[in-house]
Amino acid sequence: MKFLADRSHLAIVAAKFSCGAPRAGSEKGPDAIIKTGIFDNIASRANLTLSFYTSSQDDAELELPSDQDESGLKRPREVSAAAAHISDSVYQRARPGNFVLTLGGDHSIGVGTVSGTSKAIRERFSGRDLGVLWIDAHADINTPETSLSGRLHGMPVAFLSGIAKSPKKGIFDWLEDSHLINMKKFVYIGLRDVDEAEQATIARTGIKAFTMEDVKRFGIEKVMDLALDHIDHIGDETPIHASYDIDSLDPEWAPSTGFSVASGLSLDEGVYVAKRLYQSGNLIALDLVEINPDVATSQLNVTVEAGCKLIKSALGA
Ligand SMILES: [Mn+2]
Repeated sequence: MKFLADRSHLAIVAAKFSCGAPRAGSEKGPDAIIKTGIFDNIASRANLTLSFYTSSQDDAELELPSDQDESGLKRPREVSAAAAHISDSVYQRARPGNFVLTLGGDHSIGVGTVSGTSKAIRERFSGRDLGVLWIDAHADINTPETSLSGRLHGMPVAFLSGIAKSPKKGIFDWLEDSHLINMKKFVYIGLRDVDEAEQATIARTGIKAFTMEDVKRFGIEKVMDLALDHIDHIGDETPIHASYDIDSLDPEWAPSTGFSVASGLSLDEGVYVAKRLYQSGNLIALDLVEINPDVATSQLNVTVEAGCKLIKSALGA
């Protein structure tokens, strides 16, 4: 089987960061996953080399006490600086062809992870655009203008696509054209809680989206056929970055997350998505975000177990 990323070297980025969300807790997500021993297990079975990298909000360089709201955005400079930091870490690892797994963290870190692989893939494959699968209950495509909360974990797709622009110096002005993604190669799966303005953006720009209604109507197998076909419709081996929000899963399997929404993917459906990504050979990076150990703490093990299953399935381990 052919793979577009080097599977003998798995780079892990622990993005311990939750300033993009209204409540803290998801910065403890990476440790909750790592503590299970999943990577020892994967390394022993698949002979992977692991390199840990921690991007923590406790880092002195990310301490920005004068981070005032800007254009309605909450903690914009902290989130921007963390995303820039993560973008560079992911880029450094993806550029030589390593598979990069990033553990979140709230989903604002997606601006960092996806921009990092997007740039790396353009350089590795002489200008080729990255494909992105965004598996989420939410569309995360609000802009500073449309967001009701001002929280940046609801906006990563808007910044990655260029739909949202830097509102001020120091806030996402590090994003270059090479970081941005081609939305013709972007697909959503699992949507079921999308704001009105986001719905309008998706309709206006023609972004491919498979809602939970679509999953129920067509079945997850057919949805994955269509999603992968959309990303790689001419079979030119489009490298894929999957950004997996644990809240795409039904609360039965992922109760420990900040904004769970009923009627989500079953664990079997979620695992199927991950397996198909592995089998495509085109998956070059995976994010797993929004596990919050401070929510539904008594059932954290259920959520962590589900997260581990998604990771293992996407890695073919
Ligand atoms: Mn999300």
